[in-house]
Amino acid sequence: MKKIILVGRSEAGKTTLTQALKGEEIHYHKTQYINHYDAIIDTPGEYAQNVLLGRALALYTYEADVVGMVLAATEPYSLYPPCMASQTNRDTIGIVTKINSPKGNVPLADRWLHIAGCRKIFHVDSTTGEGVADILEYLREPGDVLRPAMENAAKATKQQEVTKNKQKSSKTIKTT
Ligand SMILES: Nc1nc2c(ncn2[C@@H]2O[C@H](COP(=O)(O)OP(=O)(O)OP(=O)(O)O)[C@@H](O)[C@H]2O)c(=O)[nH]1
Ligand SMILES: [Mg+2]
Repeated sequence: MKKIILVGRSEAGKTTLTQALKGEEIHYHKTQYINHYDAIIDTPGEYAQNVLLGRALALYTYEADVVGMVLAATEPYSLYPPCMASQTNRDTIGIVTKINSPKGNVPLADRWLHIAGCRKIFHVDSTTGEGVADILEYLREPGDVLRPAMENAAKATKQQEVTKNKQKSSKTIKTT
């Protein structure tokens, strides 16, 4: 499995996404230092918010295969400067969290991540698991066998997406 480092401001949802990707129960935990797991590096938001600590993030990207730039759909502005993705020689993906929040603006978050240089952008609600399987699939390498909890998380979210798509198509049929 490709190793991903999650960066983004505090409360963006990096730790919650880490728990969802690992198939763990979701519980709040304030990140106070870099948490380096097998396939995920979870970083504190303050590292992205402080220019000096930001240098540590730059170094940690070398430990990863993929940089995940996390942005909650509810964020009032983006911390990421234009073309920030070009600052790393790792694959960079955008991840929009809190996509179901009534106060969220997913298209705006997409735009900010696009301007920052993310060509591929994932949408997740880590609390329900929506979209998490897509990230797992992206990180999965040939021959990878996910831990049972991760495999279950991937299956559960795929199932949720199938149900959601079915509901969407039945709505379309009703309205046409
Ligand atoms: N509804 C919803 N809530 C989320 C989502 N992701 C995170 N949250 C909530 O947002 C809050 C902050 O999430 P964290 O995962 O701790 O944020 P973080 O980016 O790790 O923050 P720091 O550790 O401070 O850097 C928590 O209360 C989460 O439950 C999401 O996708 N959907
Ligand atoms: Mg955290």
